[in-house]
Amino acid sequence: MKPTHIEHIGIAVKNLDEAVKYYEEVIGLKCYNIEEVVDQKVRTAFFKVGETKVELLESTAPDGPVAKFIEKKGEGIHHIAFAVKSLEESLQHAEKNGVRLIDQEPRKGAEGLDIAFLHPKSTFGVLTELCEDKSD
Ligand code: CMX
Repeated sequence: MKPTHIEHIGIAVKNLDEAVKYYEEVIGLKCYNIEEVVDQKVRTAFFKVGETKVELLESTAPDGPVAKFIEKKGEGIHHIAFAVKSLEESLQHAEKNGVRLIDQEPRKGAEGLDIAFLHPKSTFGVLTELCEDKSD
């Protein structure tokens, strides 16, 4: 798979505006994009730190994956996303190695990236996202 870098770290928050304020005023990062991902039932805010981003996630519906995560585990780190050169090949490689795929095929995520998730039950408890930037 050989990821090139950590594309982003996803953090589940109850209130996006309050969390954005903390990352801007205390951590000193600039939010450069707020975007709703309708099919994931989330509103996201992005900050760049070197080549990596912090992605804050606020649920837009009580039955969305982020709302369910906060209900069970509370606010905090929700997923880690690796940038890969070929998402299709990476998914095949993961499946061949017995990893449970959430997404069998790449789909569109925030910021126009092609993405797919691996199930946390087969990745040592960490929801793992693989991303490919086809605009490169
Ligand atoms: N990290 C670690 N474990 C997680 C988790 C997470 N983010 N989300 C759920 N789990 C665990 C639960 O704690 C639960 O464990 P137990 O069975 O031991 O209690 C198990 O996984 C099943 O969880 P669930 O609450 O029953 O939820 P579902 O099975 O319905 O869904 C998951 C879990 C991961 C398949 C679902 O949340 C999913 O498809 N996630 C991928 C999509 C996503 O998270 N999108 C939001 C971000 C989008 C973006 O970045 O644009």
